[in-house]
Amino acid sequence: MLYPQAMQRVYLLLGGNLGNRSMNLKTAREQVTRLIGDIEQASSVYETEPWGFSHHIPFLNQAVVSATSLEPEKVLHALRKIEEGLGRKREKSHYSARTIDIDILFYEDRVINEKDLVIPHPRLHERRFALAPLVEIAPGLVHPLLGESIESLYEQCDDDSMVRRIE
Ligand code: PH2
Ligand code: MG
Ligand code: MG
Repeated sequence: MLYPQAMQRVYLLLGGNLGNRSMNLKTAREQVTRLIGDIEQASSVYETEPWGFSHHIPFLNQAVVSATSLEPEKVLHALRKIEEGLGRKREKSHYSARTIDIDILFYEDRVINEKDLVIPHPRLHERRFALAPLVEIAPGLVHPLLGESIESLYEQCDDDSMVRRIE
């Protein structure tokens, strides 16, 4: 007999600024449910100013928690497939406009430092577009490296780029 696989919580940030932005978020959520696991919580959707580069179309960002039996590498693989299915084109280097990007913010309290997979997301605490949705669904979650809750990281964050809750 097979033992049931324990479910792990993976915290994801969805975002994109090209095409039908809210449809892309919806499709991404459906695909996360299908390929990764049930979405237990989803934040509101936020309209956010592009961070780290300039573009005339703002992003929509949303944070979700999915209960998964997949290991982090498999989650990453599934996310790449979802991004490709939604027409994501990867630019060689820096930030650019895109239909969808799905980043792993946390996987339980695991710390992973691999070439293609770094968890917790190394820049999440510097970004209001990530912290604002995340604080809605996981205010008490403690960052395993910084030792602070999302709520306190959000309060301390000095990013002043525009972030507006829209739905
Ligand atoms: N993602 C980036 C870079 N800049 N800015 C906003 N507002 N939202 C994002 O999701 C985002 C970004 C890199 O993945
Ligand atoms: Mg990203
Ligand atoms: Mg990404």
